[in-house]
Amino acid sequence: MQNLKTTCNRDCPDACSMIATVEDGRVTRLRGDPDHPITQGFLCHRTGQYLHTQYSPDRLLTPLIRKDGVLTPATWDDAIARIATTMTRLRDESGPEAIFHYRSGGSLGFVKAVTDLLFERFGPVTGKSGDICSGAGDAAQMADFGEEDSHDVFDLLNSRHILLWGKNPIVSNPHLVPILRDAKARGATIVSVDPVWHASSKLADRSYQPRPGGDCALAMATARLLWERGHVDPAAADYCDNLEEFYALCHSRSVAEWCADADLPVEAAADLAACLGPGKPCAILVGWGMGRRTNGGTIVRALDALAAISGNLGIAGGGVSFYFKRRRAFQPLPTLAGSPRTISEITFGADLLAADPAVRMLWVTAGNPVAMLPDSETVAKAIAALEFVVVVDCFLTDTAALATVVLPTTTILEEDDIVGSYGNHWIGSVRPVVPRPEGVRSDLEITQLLAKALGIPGFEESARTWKKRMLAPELSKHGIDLDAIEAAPVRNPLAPAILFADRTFPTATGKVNLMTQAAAPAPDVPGFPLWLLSLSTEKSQSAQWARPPEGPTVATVHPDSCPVPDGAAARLQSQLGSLVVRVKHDPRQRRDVVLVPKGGHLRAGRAANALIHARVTDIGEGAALYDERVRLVPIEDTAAQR
Ligand SMILES: Nc1nc2c(c(=O)[nH]1)N[C@H]1C(S)=C(S)[C@@H](COP(=O)(O)OP(=O)(O)OC[C@H]3O[C@@H](n4cnc5c(=O)[nH]c(N)nc54)[C@H](O)[C@@H]3O)O[C@H]1N2
Ligand SMILES: Nc1nc2c(c(=O)[nH]1)N[C@H]1C(S)=C(S)[C@@H](COP(=O)(O)OP(=O)(O)OC[C@H]3O[C@@H](n4cnc5c(=O)[nH]c(N)nc54)[C@H](O)[C@@H]3O)O[C@H]1N2
Ligand SMILES: [Mo]
Repeated sequence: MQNLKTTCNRDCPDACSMIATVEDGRVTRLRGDPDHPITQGFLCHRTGQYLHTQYSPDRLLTPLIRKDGVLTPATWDDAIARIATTMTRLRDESGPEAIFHYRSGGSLGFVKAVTDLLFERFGPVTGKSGDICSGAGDAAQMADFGEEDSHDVFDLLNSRHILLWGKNPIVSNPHLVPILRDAKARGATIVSVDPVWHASSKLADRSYQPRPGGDCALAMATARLLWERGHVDPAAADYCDNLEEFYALCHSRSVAEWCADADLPVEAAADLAACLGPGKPCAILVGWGMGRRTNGGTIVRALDALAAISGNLGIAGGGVSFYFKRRRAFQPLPTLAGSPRTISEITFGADLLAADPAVRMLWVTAGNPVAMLPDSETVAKAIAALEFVVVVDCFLTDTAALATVVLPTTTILEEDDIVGSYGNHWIGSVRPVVPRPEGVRSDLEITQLLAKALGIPGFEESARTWKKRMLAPELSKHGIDLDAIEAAPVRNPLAPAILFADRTFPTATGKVNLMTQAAAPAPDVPGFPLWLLSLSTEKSQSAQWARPPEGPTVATVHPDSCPVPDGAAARLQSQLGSLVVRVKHDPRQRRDVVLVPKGGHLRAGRAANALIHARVTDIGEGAALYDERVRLVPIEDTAAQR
């Protein structure tokens, strides 16, 4: 029996250090590393149950090639030869932009980027633009600060107040929770601002549930109160541009009017102003999901402005933390000219159908666009219409089921890679704790096989060599190299504990670029009174469920907004599509929201994205996933309508 350490490579902010117990070549137990300061000896529900996924009978163990319409087991030689021949032919006939390479977040390992490099060298081919996950929030922080990064998570222990703004860490960032509890034990107050009553609401001392997208108005009311009550940092003009314009914006409406827009009492804004002003230091933790709205970028900019004018930037216990960049710890691979053209990840289906010149082949790796991108039916239709589709995955997902060739790949426990977290400053080594099954290849091996078949040199080296190449040389000044990271996870020494401590910002003027325009929530849609919030669930990682879910997806809704009794089936309809759901009543929810899990499978009739239009956010080419309006109707009514 052996206990081997590795790091979870999932698209999750925690990047946990894990201990796998291996007996006779099989992992028999998976647990959190007690020695890692963030992991603290426990795993989330998803990964705690990962052995069901690892040893699932549904795991793909051989390549599949479509023959007479049916995906049929094939050899690696045949699969790679078929792909290489097709790629070369399509490039000859239509140029490399006829091929679209799409990679998503199935693994956040850095070595995954070697596949991108191969497609660059072969083409460059068509690539993706936009960011389905956090485009708007990223763009907001870059616009305001010229940089996006966060205070060290342990700096929360210096906070007197912590605002969880659109953030549900118990579900989506569980290893933040012990730190939040420690902060509370030291006297910090936690306030949640989220339209949804969720698991983390219980962690908060107070919760405010604004109208979805009403946060910008709430922030304007809060800013105005900061001024009225004398809590704006007297030095704010020294480090903020547009202070007068921002003052004018906040004062363009009364506090009561702004709060009415946010559908909250004035006391909510007064409480937030008290936390940010006299309650300093106050940390704002901005959820990644909150920006997935048509006014999402503006909302994040409003939170940046609140932190700036209240003097919470650059101080211990303050900050407006969103994303943890792997600050200078990694260096990108040398790329060639970049993609000659891009297709938006947000409007993937429609753009693929409309592409001119046409896309003829798609390569999907580490992603499941049919389930996870908005307007699933159009995404599926566009993929099905292509001449040739390759999907690299461990399972026959909604997307893989449409492929011409499916290549089976390694799981978390078979990977050889390196990751840097986006929710803390730690870097960890991902090591194979068990060998991959005979019929499976890692993404790197697949890239190497394909490079060889295409006759492209430069991809022969081992994962270790690529890892070394990707670590920035600057780390070595701090005594950190790959050996050190493999010996034990390390905190990135290049990331400061407190951001902008000197109150200079890498913007054009060196100051914070305060917003000058507000943005209202998306307009109402007559006949569709509910906002559809398709959110992370502890039971899955996007469309990767810890256990296969059974029955219709569960829709959680306030009893007053629901035409059927608790537990009954109903139809959830948008202007785009409909799903049969099982209703769960929850009187703690707002009357204008309905909650469903985010990663339902399309073929099981559970995909929230079958209801969601592909809409782009105000800035940053993100997806306004949470701006879909829906209604719940009894099943009999829909039968009668037909
Ligand atoms: N268990 C689990 N964990 C995950 C994932 C998963 O699928 N399952 N996914 C991972 C991924 S890909 C990511 S990007 C991260 C982030 O995962 P997300 O779930 O996107 O992130 P959070 O930011 O924690 O949660 C989003 C919160 O924003 C709130 N929200 C929505 N609209 C508004 C609004 O208008 N105003 C306010 N104030 N709040 C709003 C929602 O109610 C929700 O509570 O989590 C990762 N962790
Ligand atoms: N309605 C709605 N839609 C959403 C969201 C939402 O909140 N609501 N959230 C959005 C967000 S935040 C994100 S990040 C996206 C996520 O979208 P995706 O990244 O497409 O989501 P996953 O379902 O996790 O798909 C990852 C796939 O990679 C596979 N995989 C795992 N490991 C490997 C590997 O090593 N190599 C390869 N080749 N494959 C591997 C998994 O089996 C899985 O099928 O979804 C977005 N979509
Ligand atoms: Mo994400």
